[in-house]
Amino acid sequence: MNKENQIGTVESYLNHRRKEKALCLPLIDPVNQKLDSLINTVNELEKNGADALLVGGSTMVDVTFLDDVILKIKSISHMPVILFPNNITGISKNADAILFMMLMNSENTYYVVEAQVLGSGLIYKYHIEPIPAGYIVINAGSAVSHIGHARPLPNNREIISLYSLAAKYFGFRLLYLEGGSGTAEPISSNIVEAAKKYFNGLLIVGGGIKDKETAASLLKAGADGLVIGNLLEEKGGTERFKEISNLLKSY
Ligand code: 1GP
Repeated sequence: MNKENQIGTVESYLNHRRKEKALCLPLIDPVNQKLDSLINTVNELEKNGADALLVGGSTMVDVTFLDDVILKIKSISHMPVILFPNNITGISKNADAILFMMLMNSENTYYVVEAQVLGSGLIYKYHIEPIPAGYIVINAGSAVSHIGHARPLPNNREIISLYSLAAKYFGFRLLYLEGGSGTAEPISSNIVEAAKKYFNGLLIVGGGIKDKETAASLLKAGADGLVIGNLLEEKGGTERFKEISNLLKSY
């Protein structure tokens, strides 16, 4: 990154990949990981079409372990590691990039801007590439909505359209629509379509995506990439991940 705030290497890579296919972004939550089994998980993800790894989780506070997890990943894989921070404890010097996110619908200014201010010095010091991003937690009832004091959105187009316009006007280059990890109700295609209409950066969707039918409806609605977390830890998850990953190649 230079003083003109040019787009960095990882973001350029994501944009380039997006021209070829929709992005496959598995999420590794260090809270659910053991270092021993990580090698196998990461190898499988890389073999099965992951474009980059997101690392983070709503309740993640062990920075030392986060550092170890990322070091381990970097020792066996060339995939970019992008931090998906829950707080300043979600920053690791070993990562390539960070979703420098504003939790746009938080009622707590800490998650809108204060954590970001506190974290900025570390990002600068360790030369972690910031990817300016808006983050909207759509549903209530998940860990992220609780921790982030998020105010859920109505399931109609009007409000998400306004958030998406605001994200564009702020200059965010990525917008992440979050259903909540493990949710039984992934974000509706209605919401994704409306966001796509008003936001022209990378539109990323996550939360409860566990089968190719759900993935297809989000991709048809305009998602540029999907984040998949919980599925990776389920029995039979690798197979379904592969199906979704294959589907992403045709969007
Ligand atoms: C969580 O959107 C991600 O932030 C992934 O959700 O764990 O439900 O796949 P899942």
